[in-house]
Amino acid sequence: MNKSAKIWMNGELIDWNDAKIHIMSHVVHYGSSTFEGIRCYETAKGSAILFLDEHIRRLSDSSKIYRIEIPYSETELKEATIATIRANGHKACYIRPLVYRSVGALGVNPYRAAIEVAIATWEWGAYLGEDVLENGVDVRVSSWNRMAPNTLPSWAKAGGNYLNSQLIKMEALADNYAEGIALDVNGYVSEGSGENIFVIRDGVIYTPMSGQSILPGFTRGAIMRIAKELGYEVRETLIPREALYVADEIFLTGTAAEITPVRSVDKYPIGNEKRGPITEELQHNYLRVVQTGEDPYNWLTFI
Ligand code: PPE
Repeated sequence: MNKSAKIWMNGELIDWNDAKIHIMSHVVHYGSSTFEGIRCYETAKGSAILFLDEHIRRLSDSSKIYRIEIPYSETELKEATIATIRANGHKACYIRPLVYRSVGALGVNPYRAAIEVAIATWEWGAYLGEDVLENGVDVRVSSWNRMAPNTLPSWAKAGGNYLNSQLIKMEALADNYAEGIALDVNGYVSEGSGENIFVIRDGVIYTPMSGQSILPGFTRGAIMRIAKELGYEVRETLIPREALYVADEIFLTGTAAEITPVRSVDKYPIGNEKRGPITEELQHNYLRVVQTGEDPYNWLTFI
């Protein structure tokens, strides 16, 4: 990865190489962290963070679910994020705020471990490979399901959830797919290891419901809003596996993945096996905001 100069850790900007934790930290043993993935874009009007307020709020929500009290206010975390980007001199970057249970005492009981916060920023390119925003990716349906409801809460972006994501991702990579699409425990389409999914047929846009073991992504929300404004019908609904195979277009959304077209699922060709026209229109309208800095929706925080 591209190292940056500084990482914000517990209120101070320190050197990247000094941002360390102890091996006996609770998080190392039990996955007890919450985090975010945010992007800062170099727009035509200057550098701007996309959905900063929303991401910091989700970090608070994820932490609340795990009874973690963050020792900083949301305002302080936003200021710290901007300070970190400035200290690293990025024009564009990926931002990773992380809240974790550190040292105190071990054992599952998390309450005796201190809560710490770090914010790292670094320059990160295409998430699912080069050229994929145009050419699309090949994916498989995972043999792993997403977490069942009332097991690991999918609305919390918590470190431990990404063990499930890793199983999905490693299985996909082992068979040379870029990504795996997981079903929920009832067998309906849920999401990718790090992306939400959209399926288009006959001009109607479908996406799984927020109760289907997904992380309700901000990119998902942005795409639903853009699609409705363009006059498309958008349905949050149950999507059976076979709907993927007969779709006209499919795409994945996420902060890292942006809007990535899918050209095949389980080797079934999707559409013409390249980016479909509606996918391209939605992608164009989304990327226009972060490229031009024209922000009718108030999504950007200029720094
Ligand atoms: N589902 C999952 C499981 C997920 O991790 C993400 C983001 C999304 C949906 C999309 O959410 P949003 O970014 O708000 O649109 N995944 C982040 C982490 C990726 C990683 O490899 O780490 C991301 O895209 O930044």
